[in-house]
Amino acid sequence: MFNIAKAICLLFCLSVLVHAETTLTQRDPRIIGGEVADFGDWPSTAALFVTKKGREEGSYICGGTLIAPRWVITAAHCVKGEKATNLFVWLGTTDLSDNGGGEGIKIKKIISHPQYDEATFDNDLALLELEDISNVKTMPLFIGDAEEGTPAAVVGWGARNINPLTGEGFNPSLQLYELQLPIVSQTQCKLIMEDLQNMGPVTDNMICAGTGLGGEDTCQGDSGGPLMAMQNNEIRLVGLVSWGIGCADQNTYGVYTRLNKFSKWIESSMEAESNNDSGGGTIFWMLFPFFVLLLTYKIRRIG
Ligand code: 4AZ
Repeated sequence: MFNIAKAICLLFCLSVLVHAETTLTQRDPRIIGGEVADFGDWPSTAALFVTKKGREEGSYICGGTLIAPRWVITAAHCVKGEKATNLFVWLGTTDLSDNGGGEGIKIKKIISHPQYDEATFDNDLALLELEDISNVKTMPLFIGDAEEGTPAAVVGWGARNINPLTGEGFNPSLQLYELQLPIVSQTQCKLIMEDLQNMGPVTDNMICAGTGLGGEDTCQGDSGGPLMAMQNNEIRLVGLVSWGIGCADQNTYGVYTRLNKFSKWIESSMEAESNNDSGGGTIFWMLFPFFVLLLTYKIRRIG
């Protein structure tokens, strides 16, 4: 009796393992899909780290993009609840291993979009002001709407494997991976994500990319990173990796923050902060003549 129970249990475990193995191999686990990026490609892509308590070294949390020498853009859900002083970005390398090169810069301020909605991931973007300027190439924003079928690229250090039991990604990558995906029309994305998958809403502040065929997608850890397309002979930033249902399943798309909806907010937030930063300086220089006058008066009195 005991042996039969053991045998049944063994058979069950074996069948779960075989199922897991076939699901994994069927899905060709990469970024998911795609190929390793050449060193020096995607120079504006940033890796966001949170420092471990009391230690300098950090753990990787998300992707981002350098859009101005002092500014990295990422997803708001990546920095939710984080303190700026605990964060840093790593720029200028595709290789996050110990001797992969690049430069680390601390974060001075986090500006999350004031209407970011953590229930729906609407307005999922945040600006990170860097402590120092970076000398790597900045990426301009895509102007206007990237239309259906536009070939786009996504890159990230996110999961390359899917846990077959949970459907979630695991094993972030030390090497940056890149993948090409087409932009999907809003109607098609709503149809698939809201109607078929019973998720969403897919708001006007979101843009979708993917084939719907399975096997190619962004995944856990790619969040905040760039969705890019060519415009005026240069590669520009269309969106930020935001959410999806599992990774790389058939009949789903990846959902990205639609950045052209936020170009004004991005510009004005960066400008306001730069004015703030120089504010202290302005007051100092405005009062400078009074300091000089005061000093000369005192010197005269002493004399
Ligand atoms: C995530 O959790 C995540 N397949 C990012 C992208 C996608 C799913 C999940 C899209 O960071």
